[in-house]
Amino acid sequence: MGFTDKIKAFFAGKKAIGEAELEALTDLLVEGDFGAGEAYRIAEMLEERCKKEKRADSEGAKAILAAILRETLAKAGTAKTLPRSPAAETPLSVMLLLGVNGVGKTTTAAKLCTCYAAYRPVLAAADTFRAGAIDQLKRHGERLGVRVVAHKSGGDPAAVVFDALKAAEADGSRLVIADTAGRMHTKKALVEELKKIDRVTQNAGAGNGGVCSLKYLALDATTGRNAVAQAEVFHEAVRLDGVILTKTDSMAKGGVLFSLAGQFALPAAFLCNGERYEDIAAFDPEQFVGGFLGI
Ligand SMILES: Nc1nc2c(ncn2[C@@H]2O[C@H](COP(=O)(O)OP(=O)(O)OP(=O)(O)O)[C@@H](O)[C@H]2O)c(=O)[nH]1
Ligand SMILES: [Mg+2]
Repeated sequence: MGFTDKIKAFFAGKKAIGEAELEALTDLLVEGDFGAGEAYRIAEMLEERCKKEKRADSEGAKAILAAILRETLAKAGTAKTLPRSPAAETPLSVMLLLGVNGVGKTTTAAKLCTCYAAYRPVLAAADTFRAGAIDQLKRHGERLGVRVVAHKSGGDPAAVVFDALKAAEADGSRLVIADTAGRMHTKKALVEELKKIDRVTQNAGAGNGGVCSLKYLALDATTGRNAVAQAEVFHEAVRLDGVILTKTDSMAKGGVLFSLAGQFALPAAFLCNGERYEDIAAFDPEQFVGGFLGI
Protein backbone atom coordinates (compact mmCIF):
# COMPACT_ATOMS: atom_id res chain seq x y z
CA MET A 1 0.00 0.00 0.00
CA GLY A 2 1.36 3.43 -0.93
CA PHE A 3 1.85 6.10 1.68
CA THR A 4 -1.14 8.23 0.68
CA ASP A 5 -3.33 5.13 0.71
CA LYS A 6 -2.19 4.45 4.25
CA ILE A 7 -3.09 8.00 5.30
CA LYS A 8 -6.46 7.66 3.62
CA ALA A 9 -7.08 4.28 5.28
CA PHE A 10 -6.04 5.74 8.61
CA PHE A 11 -8.68 8.45 8.52
CA ALA A 12 -11.35 6.42 6.73
CA GLY A 13 -14.12 5.06 8.89
CA LYS A 14 -12.63 6.06 12.22
CA LYS A 15 -15.18 7.63 14.48
CA ALA A 16 -12.87 9.06 17.12
CA ILE A 17 -9.20 9.95 17.30
CA GLY A 18 -7.87 8.87 20.69
CA GLU A 19 -4.47 8.13 22.22
CA ALA A 20 -3.83 4.96 20.18
CA GLU A 21 -4.77 6.71 16.93
CA LEU A 22 -2.44 9.64 17.66
CA GLU A 23 0.38 7.21 18.26
CA ALA A 24 -0.33 5.43 14.98
CA LEU A 25 -0.48 8.78 13.19
CA THR A 26 2.93 9.75 14.61
CA ASP A 27 4.35 6.53 13.14
CA LEU A 28 2.72 7.28 9.80
CA LEU A 29 4.21 10.77 9.66
CA VAL A 30 7.65 9.31 10.37
CA GLU A 31 7.07 6.91 7.50
CA GLY A 32 6.21 9.96 5.38
CA ASP A 33 9.71 11.36 6.02
CA PHE A 34 8.92 13.57 8.98
CA GLY A 35 11.54 13.57 11.72
CA ALA A 36 10.42 11.73 14.86
CA GLY A 37 10.42 14.88 17.00
CA GLU A 38 8.36 16.82 14.49
CA ALA A 39 5.89 13.98 13.98
CA TYR A 40 5.37 13.85 17.73
CA ARG A 41 4.95 17.64 17.96
CA ILE A 42 2.40 17.64 15.16
CA ALA A 43 0.41 14.82 16.75
CA GLU A 44 0.40 16.78 20.02
CA MET A 45 -0.78 19.93 18.29
CA LEU A 46 -3.48 17.93 16.58
CA GLU A 47 -4.68 16.51 19.88
CA GLU A 48 -4.81 19.97 21.47
CA ARG A 49 -6.61 21.59 18.55
CA CYS A 50 -9.12 18.75 18.29
CA LYS A 51 -9.96 19.25 21.97
CA LYS A 52 -10.17 23.01 21.62
CA GLU A 53 -12.35 22.87 18.54
CA LYS A 54 -14.32 19.96 20.02
CA ARG A 55 -13.71 17.76 17.00
CA ALA A 56 -12.46 14.27 17.75
CA ASP A 57 -14.04 12.66 14.67
CA SER A 58 -11.70 11.58 11.91
CA GLU A 59 -12.99 14.04 9.29
CA GLY A 60 -12.49 16.93 11.69
CA ALA A 61 -9.06 15.68 12.70
CA LYS A 62 -7.98 15.38 9.07
CA ALA A 63 -9.07 18.95 8.35
CA ILE A 64 -7.18 20.20 11.41
CA LEU A 65 -4.08 18.21 10.41
CA ALA A 66 -4.24 19.76 6.94
CA ALA A 67 -4.38 23.23 8.52
CA ILE A 68 -1.37 22.44 10.74
CA LEU A 69 0.62 21.23 7.73
CA ARG A 70 -0.31 24.32 5.70
CA GLU A 71 0.79 26.53 8.60
CA THR A 72 4.10 24.64 8.77
CA LEU A 73 4.79 25.34 5.09
CA ALA A 74 3.70 28.96 5.50
CA LYS A 75 6.54 29.50 7.99
CA ALA A 76 8.94 29.39 5.05
CA GLY A 77 7.05 31.97 3.00
CA THR A 78 7.12 31.73 -0.78
CA ALA A 79 10.29 30.85 -2.66
CA LYS A 80 11.81 33.56 -4.79
CA THR A 81 11.19 32.78 -8.46
CA LEU A 82 10.81 34.77 -11.65
CA PRO A 83 7.52 35.69 -13.30
CA ARG A 84 6.83 33.45 -16.31
CA SER A 85 7.34 36.36 -18.69
CA PRO A 86 10.01 38.95 -18.10
CA ALA A 87 8.72 42.40 -17.23
CA ALA A 88 10.51 45.38 -18.76
CA GLU A 89 12.25 46.04 -15.44
CA THR A 90 13.26 42.39 -14.77
CA PRO A 91 17.06 42.37 -14.62
CA LEU A 92 19.15 39.74 -16.35
CA SER A 93 18.87 36.72 -14.06
CA VAL A 94 20.84 33.62 -13.32
CA MET A 95 19.49 30.44 -11.76
CA LEU A 96 22.06 28.15 -10.19
CA LEU A 97 21.14 24.49 -9.79
CA LEU A 98 22.98 23.06 -6.80
CA GLY A 99 22.94 19.66 -5.15
CA VAL A 100 24.74 16.40 -4.56
CA ASN A 101 25.31 13.66 -7.16
CA GLY A 102 22.48 12.39 -9.24
CA VAL A 103 19.62 14.36 -7.67
CA GLY A 104 18.46 15.73 -11.03
CA LYS A 105 20.23 19.07 -11.43
CA THR A 106 20.95 18.75 -15.15
CA THR A 107 17.47 17.44 -15.99
CA THR A 108 15.91 20.23 -13.93
CA ALA A 109 18.05 22.89 -15.64
CA ALA A 110 16.66 21.67 -18.96
CA LYS A 111 13.09 21.63 -17.62
CA LEU A 112 13.45 25.21 -16.37
CA CYS A 113 14.28 26.26 -19.94
CA THR A 114 10.77 25.24 -20.92
CA CYS A 115 9.20 27.03 -17.92
CA TYR A 116 11.03 30.24 -18.76
CA ALA A 117 11.04 30.01 -22.54
CA ALA A 118 9.82 33.62 -22.68
CA TYR A 119 13.24 34.71 -21.36
CA ARG A 120 15.02 32.96 -24.25
CA PRO A 121 17.28 31.23 -21.70
CA VAL A 122 20.92 30.30 -22.15
CA LEU A 123 22.28 27.18 -20.44
CA ALA A 124 25.65 27.41 -18.71
CA ALA A 125 27.62 24.16 -18.45
CA ALA A 126 29.10 24.99 -15.05
CA ASP A 127 29.52 21.31 -14.20
CA THR A 128 33.07 21.14 -15.49
CA PHE A 129 33.89 18.36 -13.04
CA ARG A 130 32.12 15.18 -14.16
CA ALA A 131 33.21 13.63 -17.45
CA GLY A 132 30.26 13.69 -19.83
CA ALA A 133 28.38 16.46 -18.00
CA ILE A 134 29.03 19.04 -20.72
CA ASP A 135 27.87 16.73 -23.52
CA GLN A 136 24.78 15.78 -21.52
CA LEU A 137 23.79 19.45 -21.23
CA LYS A 138 24.59 20.08 -24.90
CA ARG A 139 22.21 17.26 -25.89
CA HIS A 140 19.44 18.92 -23.88
CA GLY A 141 20.28 22.24 -25.52
CA GLU A 142 20.00 20.70 -28.99
CA ARG A 143 16.65 19.09 -28.22
CA LEU A 144 15.27 22.27 -26.70
CA GLY A 145 16.78 24.67 -29.22
CA VAL A 146 18.58 26.47 -26.37
CA ARG A 147 22.09 27.87 -26.60
CA VAL A 148 24.62 26.13 -24.33
CA VAL A 149 27.72 28.01 -23.23
CA ALA A 150 30.49 25.59 -22.28
CA HIS A 151 34.22 25.53 -21.68
CA LYS A 152 36.51 22.54 -21.54
CA SER A 153 36.11 19.87 -18.90
CA GLY A 154 38.07 20.81 -15.78
CA GLY A 155 37.62 24.54 -16.37
CA ASP A 156 36.47 27.21 -13.93
CA PRO A 157 32.66 27.12 -13.39
CA ALA A 158 32.56 30.84 -12.56
CA ALA A 159 34.18 31.67 -15.89
CA VAL A 160 31.52 29.60 -17.68
CA VAL A 161 28.74 31.50 -15.90
CA PHE A 162 30.45 34.79 -16.74
CA ASP A 163 30.63 33.89 -20.44
CA ALA A 164 27.03 32.69 -20.42
CA LEU A 165 25.91 36.02 -18.97
CA LYS A 166 27.83 37.88 -21.66
CA ALA A 167 26.30 35.63 -24.34
CA ALA A 168 22.84 36.22 -22.88
CA GLU A 169 23.34 39.99 -22.93
CA ALA A 170 24.55 39.86 -26.52
CA ASP A 171 21.64 37.62 -27.61
CA GLY A 172 18.93 39.62 -25.85
CA SER A 173 18.30 36.70 -23.49
CA ARG A 174 17.14 37.55 -19.97
CA LEU A 175 18.07 34.36 -18.14
CA VAL A 176 21.04 32.08 -17.63
CA ILE A 177 20.36 28.65 -16.14
CA ALA A 178 23.54 27.13 -14.76
CA ASP A 179 24.05 23.41 -14.20
CA THR A 180 26.66 22.81 -11.51
CA ALA A 181 28.76 19.84 -10.43
CA GLY A 182 27.22 17.27 -8.12
CA ARG A 183 30.17 16.34 -6.01
CA MET A 184 29.52 16.50 -2.28
CA HIS A 185 31.09 19.83 -1.55
CA THR A 186 32.85 20.54 1.61
CA LYS A 187 31.24 23.66 2.97
CA LYS A 188 34.37 25.72 2.39
CA ALA A 189 34.78 24.68 -1.25
CA LEU A 190 31.11 25.31 -1.94
CA VAL A 191 31.20 28.77 -0.39
CA GLU A 192 34.35 29.71 -2.28
CA GLU A 193 33.00 28.48 -5.61
CA LEU A 194 29.70 30.30 -5.20
CA LYS A 195 31.32 33.47 -3.96
CA LYS A 196 33.30 33.50 -7.16
CA ILE A 197 30.20 32.92 -9.25
CA ASP A 198 28.44 35.72 -7.34
CA ARG A 199 31.38 38.02 -8.03
CA VAL A 200 31.38 37.41 -11.76
CA THR A 201 27.60 37.64 -11.81
CA GLN A 202 27.71 41.10 -10.30
CA ASN A 203 30.48 42.16 -12.68
CA ALA A 204 28.54 40.93 -15.68
CA GLY A 205 25.55 43.03 -14.68
CA ALA A 206 27.55 46.13 -13.78
CA GLY A 207 26.11 49.13 -15.53
CA ASN A 208 22.80 47.35 -16.13
CA GLY A 209 21.51 47.44 -12.57
CA GLY A 210 23.11 44.13 -11.58
CA VAL A 211 22.09 40.55 -12.12
CA CYS A 212 19.41 38.78 -10.11
CA SER A 213 20.86 35.52 -8.84
CA LEU A 214 18.69 32.66 -7.64
CA LYS A 215 20.18 29.63 -5.90
CA TYR A 216 18.09 26.50 -5.98
CA LEU A 217 18.95 23.23 -4.29
CA ALA A 218 17.79 20.09 -6.06
CA LEU A 219 16.81 17.33 -3.63
CA ASP A 220 15.87 13.79 -4.59
CA ALA A 221 12.62 12.96 -2.83
CA THR A 222 13.50 9.26 -2.75
CA THR A 223 16.44 9.90 -0.40
CA GLY A 224 14.03 10.60 2.45
CA ARG A 225 15.42 12.24 5.56
CA ASN A 226 18.90 12.49 4.06
CA ALA A 227 17.58 15.39 1.98
CA VAL A 228 17.17 17.43 5.17
CA ALA A 229 20.84 16.95 6.03
CA GLN A 230 21.86 18.00 2.49
CA ALA A 231 19.68 21.11 2.65
CA GLU A 232 21.15 22.10 5.98
CA VAL A 233 24.71 22.03 4.63
CA PHE A 234 23.91 23.99 1.46
CA HIS A 235 21.59 26.50 3.10
CA GLU A 236 24.08 27.29 5.85
CA ALA A 237 26.83 27.69 3.29
CA VAL A 238 25.11 29.85 0.68
CA ARG A 239 21.60 30.93 1.79
CA LEU A 240 19.41 29.20 -0.75
CA ASP A 241 16.42 30.85 -2.41
CA GLY A 242 14.46 27.63 -2.61
CA VAL A 243 14.40 23.90 -3.00
CA ILE A 244 13.45 21.83 -6.02
CA LEU A 245 12.17 18.41 -4.99
CA THR A 246 12.75 15.91 -7.79
CA LYS A 247 11.50 12.37 -8.45
CA THR A 248 8.23 12.89 -6.60
CA ASP A 249 6.81 10.38 -9.12
CA SER A 250 8.69 7.47 -7.60
CA MET A 251 6.80 6.47 -4.45
CA ALA A 252 8.36 9.39 -2.57
CA LYS A 253 6.43 10.96 0.27
CA GLY A 254 7.82 14.47 0.47
CA GLY A 255 7.51 14.97 4.22
CA VAL A 256 10.97 16.53 4.16
CA LEU A 257 9.48 19.75 2.77
CA PHE A 258 7.66 20.28 6.06
CA SER A 259 10.97 19.87 7.91
CA LEU A 260 12.76 22.34 5.64
CA ALA A 261 10.00 24.88 6.19
CA GLY A 262 9.74 24.31 9.94
CA GLN A 263 13.44 24.03 10.77
CA PHE A 264 15.14 26.36 8.29
CA ALA A 265 12.30 28.52 6.89
CA LEU A 266 13.41 27.15 3.51
CA PRO A 267 10.59 27.05 0.97
CA ALA A 268 10.12 24.77 -2.03
CA ALA A 269 10.14 26.47 -5.42
CA PHE A 270 9.35 23.61 -7.84
CA LEU A 271 8.40 19.94 -7.83
CA CYS A 272 9.58 17.53 -10.54
CA ASN A 273 7.63 14.37 -11.15
CA GLY A 274 9.17 12.61 -14.13
CA GLU A 275 11.89 12.59 -16.75
CA ARG A 276 10.13 14.57 -19.48
CA TYR A 277 10.76 18.29 -19.90
CA GLU A 278 7.21 19.14 -18.90
CA ASP A 279 7.41 17.18 -15.63
CA ILE A 280 7.94 20.27 -13.49
CA ALA A 281 5.51 22.53 -11.66
CA ALA A 282 5.77 25.56 -9.43
CA PHE A 283 5.29 24.53 -5.82
CA ASP A 284 1.74 24.98 -4.60
CA PRO A 285 1.47 24.43 -0.81
CA GLU A 286 -2.29 23.90 -0.85
CA GLN A 287 -2.02 21.22 -3.50
CA PHE A 288 0.99 19.63 -1.82
CA VAL A 289 -0.79 19.22 1.52
CA GLY A 290 -3.82 17.84 -0.33
CA GLY A 291 -1.63 15.31 -2.11
CA PHE A 292 0.21 14.36 1.08
CA LEU A 293 -3.03 13.63 2.95
CA GLY A 294 -4.86 12.24 -0.06
CA ILE A 295 -7.58 14.89 0.16
N1 LIG B 1 11.61 9.69 -12.22
C1 LIG B 1 12.29 10.82 -12.26
N2 LIG B 1 13.57 10.80 -12.65
C2 LIG B 1 14.25 11.97 -12.67
C3 LIG B 1 13.64 13.19 -12.31
N3 LIG B 1 14.58 14.17 -12.44
C4 LIG B 1 15.71 13.56 -12.88
N4 LIG B 1 15.52 12.24 -13.02
C5 LIG B 1 16.50 11.22 -13.43
O1 LIG B 1 17.53 11.14 -12.48
C6 LIG B 1 18.77 10.80 -13.09
C7 LIG B 1 19.83 11.82 -12.74
O2 LIG B 1 19.48 13.07 -13.31
P1 LIG B 1 20.54 14.22 -13.64
O3 LIG B 1 19.75 15.39 -14.09
O4 LIG B 1 21.61 13.72 -14.51
O5 LIG B 1 21.11 14.47 -12.16
P2 LIG B 1 22.33 15.41 -11.75
O6 LIG B 1 22.02 15.94 -10.40
O7 LIG B 1 22.62 16.38 -12.80
O8 LIG B 1 23.49 14.31 -11.65
P3 LIG B 1 25.09 14.59 -11.58
O9 LIG B 1 25.41 15.60 -12.62
O10 LIG B 1 25.69 13.26 -11.85
O11 LIG B 1 25.36 15.05 -10.20
C8 LIG B 1 18.47 10.75 -14.59
O12 LIG B 1 18.26 9.41 -14.96
C9 LIG B 1 17.19 11.55 -14.74
O13 LIG B 1 16.41 11.16 -15.84
C10 LIG B 1 12.27 13.18 -11.89
O14 LIG B 1 11.65 14.19 -11.54
N5 LIG B 1 11.65 11.96 -11.89
MG1 LIG C 1 24.36 16.82 -13.80
